[in-house]
Amino acid sequence: MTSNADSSIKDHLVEISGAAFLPAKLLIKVGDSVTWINKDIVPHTATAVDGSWDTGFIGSGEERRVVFDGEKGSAYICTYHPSMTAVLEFD
Ligand SMILES: [Cu+2]
Repeated sequence: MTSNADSSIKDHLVEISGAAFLPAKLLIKVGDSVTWINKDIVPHTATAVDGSWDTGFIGSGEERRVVFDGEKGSAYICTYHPSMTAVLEFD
């Protein structure tokens, strides 16, 4: 890709707070990255339902970044708290 295309790549922020992903629905483009920040006192993960990506353990106050270099699984959960659900939508 050209440098023009690269300049449009963004890092998106998802806050994990109150055992919820905020925002629960996020629009991203291929090549973007997403950083999850855990504001809770308990650990969480952001894990694709289809297993295609996983932040792994995110301890309290920690953050993890995932680069989406393809249209990977968009629905995700926390493996410790499967009722925590969210979705990435690819533009
Ligand atoms: Cu959790």
